[in-house]
Amino acid sequence: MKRKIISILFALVLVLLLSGTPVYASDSRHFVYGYVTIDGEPAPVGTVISGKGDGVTYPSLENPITLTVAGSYGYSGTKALHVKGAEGSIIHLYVNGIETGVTCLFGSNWGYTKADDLNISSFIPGDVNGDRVLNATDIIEIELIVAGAAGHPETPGADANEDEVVNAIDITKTELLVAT
Ligand SMILES: [Ca+2]
Ligand SMILES: [Ca+2]
Repeated sequence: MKRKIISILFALVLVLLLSGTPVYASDSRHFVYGYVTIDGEPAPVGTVISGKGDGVTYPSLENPITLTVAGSYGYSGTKALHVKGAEGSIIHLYVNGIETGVTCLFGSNWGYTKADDLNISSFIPGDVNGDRVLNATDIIEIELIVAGAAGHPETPGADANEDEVVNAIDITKTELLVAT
């Protein structure tokens, strides 16, 4: 079985070579630029942008980069994300280590791609302890916060129903969010 797979792989490589299809090395370079917001506001200087994915070498070159101008990267003399990897790969874009859901194609070597706007929320309603996971720990934490327990200050995610008040309703809402 193993030998058969090796034979097939060898045949595939041979076909690729003979057909003249370029086999891209993984050390191509591609530049990505665009806009980035956090909670709908231009992301501040110091925000970290990174690109990862299969076929993308990370970290490398200028990946990640840190914003030197609020809200954009790769404009007016600021650094674009300079990604190393294989052409045809899909680059997944992250802001401060949080996956944005925005991807772009690793196009031609030394080419430029404008990414869709990146936007993240600095917190998730109901993620009371701020670890970006909704689970039972958040229910325990919101109960402690609402009870006014020492050492459990209000957190941005504690306002689970987003009415700008942290109270017993947020316990119920957190339970609902964790259950779904
Ligand atoms: Ca959490
Ligand atoms: Ca609330």
